[in-house]
Amino acid sequence: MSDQGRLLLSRRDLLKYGGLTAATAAAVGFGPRLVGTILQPGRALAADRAPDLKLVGTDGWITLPSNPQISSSAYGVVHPDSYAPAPYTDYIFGFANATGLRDDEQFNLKNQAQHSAPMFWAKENQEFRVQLTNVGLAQRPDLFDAHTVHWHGFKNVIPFFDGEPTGSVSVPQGQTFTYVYVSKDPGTYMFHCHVEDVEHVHMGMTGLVFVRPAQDGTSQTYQGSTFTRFAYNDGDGSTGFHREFAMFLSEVWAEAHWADAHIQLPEWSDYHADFALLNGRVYPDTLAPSGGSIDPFNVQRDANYELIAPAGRPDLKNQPISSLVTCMEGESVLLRFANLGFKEAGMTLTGIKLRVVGRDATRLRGRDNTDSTYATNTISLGAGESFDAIFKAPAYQGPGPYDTYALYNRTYTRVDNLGGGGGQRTEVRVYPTSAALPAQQIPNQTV
Ligand SMILES: [Cu+2]
Repeated sequence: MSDQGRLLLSRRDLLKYGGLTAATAAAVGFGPRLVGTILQPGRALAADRAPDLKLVGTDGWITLPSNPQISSSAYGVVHPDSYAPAPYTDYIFGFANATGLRDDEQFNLKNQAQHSAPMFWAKENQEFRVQLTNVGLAQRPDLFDAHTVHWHGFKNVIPFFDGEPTGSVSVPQGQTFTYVYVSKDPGTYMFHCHVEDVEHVHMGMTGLVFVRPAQDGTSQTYQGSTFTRFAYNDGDGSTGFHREFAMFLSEVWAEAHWADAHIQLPEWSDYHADFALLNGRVYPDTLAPSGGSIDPFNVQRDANYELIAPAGRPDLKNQPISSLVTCMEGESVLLRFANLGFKEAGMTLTGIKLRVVGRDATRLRGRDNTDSTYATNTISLGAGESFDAIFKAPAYQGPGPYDTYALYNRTYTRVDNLGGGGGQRTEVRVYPTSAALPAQQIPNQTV
């Protein structure tokens, strides 16, 4: 067995985790007789080390442009949803970040899912633990759907932690399960719940995750710039960057969201995207600042355990991740794209060349070390694909405090959102060096 395997799970650990889940699943299925059995393994787990990240699976509400109103032939007006509490418009299933909360506090996050899901990252070779608690759906007390975390495309997951519910375990309502990963293969990924996955993914149980390379923290000079952070273990600084921004693509078909809120069954073969989202928002909301905390390991919440809304935008409380890109001239900027909508997207940056350095968490470098990176203005990415691209910010031209470059999905219907404005569109703002922007502390942090 490799070191990695030993680190992950001894045979005894496997029985411990497996026994707990099997017992809880059995208890839900066959009645209270096994309840005493369930409680015993909890003491064994209490001695285990704390998880790096705590997620809950639940439901919630988000805000999308109310104009135009959207109707369906089956249900009439489905957007804005008449059940949506002000100031929200649409119902979601999703994850909320419970990191820093005690296990008993997590149930306060019921009906407080965010979209997209909390973005997080691990460092290469780190043993990384994600604890998932299923706190139930406030709007749908009739449902008892299980949830999972499926780290899409991650090659080093043993089947037990895969999250695909017919091949591994899922987390019933009221229960907790801890996923254990050893983070290999730096790059950009996505994760999602894999239970009833057409529905749970589309409803919002999906987000972006990435692995930082072991090379981080070393110093490499490439084309005159010195870097300490990198997309990959390049050995020469060619994937170094000063700032990084994740761009997670997803979609909302309003009728399906309405149907789930109103105890109706969506007919998924009728699918069409009404809204195309970047980090859970549509333009121009993509430019609004991030919420009070997008640091997944240091979440800020108010006294009611709710997220701190972006400044001036209480309606975006549950959509905390800004897509605005800010940088200074001459800086190298990493864009991490991942698409878990159902449609192909063509993300275009006007006026600045992107250099694609990675695809599906694989560095673009041949086995004989041939450089297979390429320059482009447009990245086409289908469902389940990810790309890492770096651009070097051009010289500031002015006038004004910054130069603006558009970053958008060139597929017209997905930029435009039915003629009502919005879509997968944001801006890159290039400031002069004299602006002396502070260094970025976490991804997607803007000035
Ligand atoms: Cu789920």
